[in-house]
Parts: sequence; C-alpha cells; structure tokens
Amino acid sequence: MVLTAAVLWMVVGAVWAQQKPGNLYEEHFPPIHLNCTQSLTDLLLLRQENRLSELTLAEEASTAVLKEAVQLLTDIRNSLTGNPWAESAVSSNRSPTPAPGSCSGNFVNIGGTCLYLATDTVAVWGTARQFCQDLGGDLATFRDANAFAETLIYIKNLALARTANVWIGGYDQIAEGNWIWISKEPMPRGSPFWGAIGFGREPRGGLGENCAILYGVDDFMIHDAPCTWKCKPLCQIMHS
Ligand SMILES: [Ca+2]
Repeated sequence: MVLTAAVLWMVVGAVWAQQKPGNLYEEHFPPIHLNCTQSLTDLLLLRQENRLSELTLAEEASTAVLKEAVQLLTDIRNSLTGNPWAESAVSSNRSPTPAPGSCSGNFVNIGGTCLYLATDTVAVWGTARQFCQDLGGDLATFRDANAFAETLIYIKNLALARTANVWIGGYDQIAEGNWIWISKEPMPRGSPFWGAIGFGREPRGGLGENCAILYGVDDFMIHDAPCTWKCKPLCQIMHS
C-alpha cells in the first residue's frame, strides 16, 4: 500500500513539473531584468568616474611636488651663488632688485636678462612680438629652469589677476608639435616649464593652439593657446 502511494506521488509530481517547467525554472533562476543591467552599467560608470578622479588628484599632487622641487633647487642655487633674490617665489611679495644701470626704460634685470611685462597692453601673439621688437627686444625665452623660475618671481611680484595670460617667444606654427623658441632653438618640454591642468601635460591643443603663453590660471606655467588670443607681452633684451 505504501509503495503504491509513493509511486502515485512521483507520477503526479512528474506530470505537474512537465506542465509548468517555466515556473520551476524561473523560481530558481529569475531572468535578468533591464533594471539589473542598467544598475551594472551605472556601477561600472561610477567606478570609472572614481578612477578618473583619483588620477586627476594624483596628477595635481605630482605637479605641486615638482613645483616645490624647482623652488627648492632655485633656493639652493641662490644660496650658493649669493644671488640677491634668494627668496621664495611662493611666499615673497618683495620686488627683486635689478642690477644697477643694466637695463633701460621699463626693463628690469632678471638674472642677467632685461625683462619687461607690459601689464597695460594686450595683443595677439604677432602684434605682441612686434611690440617688443619696437622696444629693441623680442618676446621672452628661457635658457633654463633657473631663468624660468626667476621670471615667475618677477611676474608674481606684479600681482596680476589669475585671468591674465602672458605671451612668450615660443610656438609650433611651422611644424605641429615641434615647439621652438623664436631663436629656432627647441623649447624644453615637460616639468617644470609646461603646466598640467586636467588630464595631462601641456601642450595639448593641437593645430588650434600654436603659441606659448604663461597661463595665469595655472600659476603662469607654460600652456599652448590660439595665437589670436590677446595677452600681455613679456619682452626681453638679451645682454650681449
Ligand atoms: Ca600646436
């Protein structure tokens, strides 16, 4: 009797399972709804956004460290050579003392080069260069990192607005990506000269940005910019 009842129970169960296979399957393996795939996509996008944020923060931290390293090297060099401007580019508000009688007009002696930033003038790059040539000089260039650091001291002591930009004598108009000084000598690349805002090191403007500026928003580090921007000319007269 018991054996007969067990056999009947198994037969009824098998018939029931065949009639509703979908219910059993879906009960244990529910289908992936659209909302689930959307949530997965959102999760992946969120992870990518977090990763990009981390990379941006790391880049900014790296730039700050490099700037501090440049300043430290400049301070060491100044302490060894007795440079009269042995002071911090970051903390000092005191104007550098030019060597007496070495530069004329508005030009001041910055590390052996006569520089003049025309704070009341803005022009496109070509006009700015002509402005400097009319004064007997040309747009400024930097022979090395020390000259660049000293120029930044001069500019920061002028207390320009962060929105100000400054033309210098560098461009890649002749061959895209081949940055040269107006002397035709190659410009240095990377840190500490070129800035890095956002996702990478300048220059990143391609064919649309072929003239070099000191970019106020990036503490006057070098950036590429359209030559039609109107910026302040930084003129220099090299000592012979
Ligand atoms: Ca370019």
